[in-house]
Amino acid sequence: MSSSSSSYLRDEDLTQETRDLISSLPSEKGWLVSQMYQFQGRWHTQALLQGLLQCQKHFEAKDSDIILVTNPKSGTTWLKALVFSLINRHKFPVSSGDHPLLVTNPHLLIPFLEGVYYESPNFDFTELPSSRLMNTHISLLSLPESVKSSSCKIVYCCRNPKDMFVSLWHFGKKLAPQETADYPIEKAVEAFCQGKFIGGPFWDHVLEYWYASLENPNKVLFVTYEELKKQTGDTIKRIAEFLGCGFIEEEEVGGIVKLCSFESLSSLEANREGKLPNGVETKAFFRKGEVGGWRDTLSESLAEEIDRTMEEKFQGSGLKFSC
Ligand code: PAP
Repeated sequence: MSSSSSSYLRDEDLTQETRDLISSLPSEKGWLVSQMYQFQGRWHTQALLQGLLQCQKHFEAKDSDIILVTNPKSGTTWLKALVFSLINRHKFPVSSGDHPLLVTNPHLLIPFLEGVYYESPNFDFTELPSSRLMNTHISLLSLPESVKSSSCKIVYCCRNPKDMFVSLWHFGKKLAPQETADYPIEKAVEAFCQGKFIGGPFWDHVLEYWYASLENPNKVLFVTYEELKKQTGDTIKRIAEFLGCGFIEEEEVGGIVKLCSFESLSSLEANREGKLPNGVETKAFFRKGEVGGWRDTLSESLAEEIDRTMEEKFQGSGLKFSC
């Protein structure tokens, strides 16, 4: 995939250890990447699989850590901005004109665990200020042991699968225009529903964290992109309470909502120009930022296919999306 614009889709920097493991794993041709590999029940690109393996091996969680978990395109950038501004609100008052989010893309402020372990294996996580804030797409099953055994907190954000799929579909086209050009959307929806999709199965990822949040509400907080859209302030307060952030003034909540809104972040130069170290343009993380935006891309029958799968997979879980 040398023509793609993201290092996460290339395989030039794989270690011999990863190559040996990969040769023993089930593999499939995939949309966006020519080959995906199944490890611990999930489909991975080679690069992010290496990042995951290194993360499992080396990452040592601390009790004070905060880990943001998402499926790709489920609100990662927004959640990073919200939680960064929340936990740093005394150090960086949201109303100040020199807030880091005004000049830096959220992905550059908060490290993406498996991405950093792939791209910069020598990155020193112990140097991050406390509470350390990090994000990942890793499934519950594959999280490093210390994340599960420590008292660190996990904030999980889920998005309705049709919007998530469509967001990834457009992102993939920007990332690897040549590789995705002739791939029919019908085939991609089918693969997504079957779970044979990068990071998939989407359904298992969501359900594992959903049940973990019910079983251990002090450890895992489950929020949705849709509730963040509808009740941003209340959801910030819920996150703040979960993280033990103490009392927050209404004015501060309002300031965070405004600073991190799609309109505000997407208009900043830091999010319109430039690239991340993995080669992805910062503006690629801001497209429409809507609930129900899938209608522009999915036919009725494709939407129904995703809806049917969602009903079947989430049946009895208590988890529902009505958009
Ligand atoms: P990632 O997992 O690759 O980091 P992520 O941030 O989860 O990506 O997804 C980007 C989506 O969030 C885009 O959705 P769309 O394609 O449907 O438009 C993007 O527009 C949306 N997004 C980014 N920032 C915000 C924000 N501040 N508020 C609402 N939505 C946002």
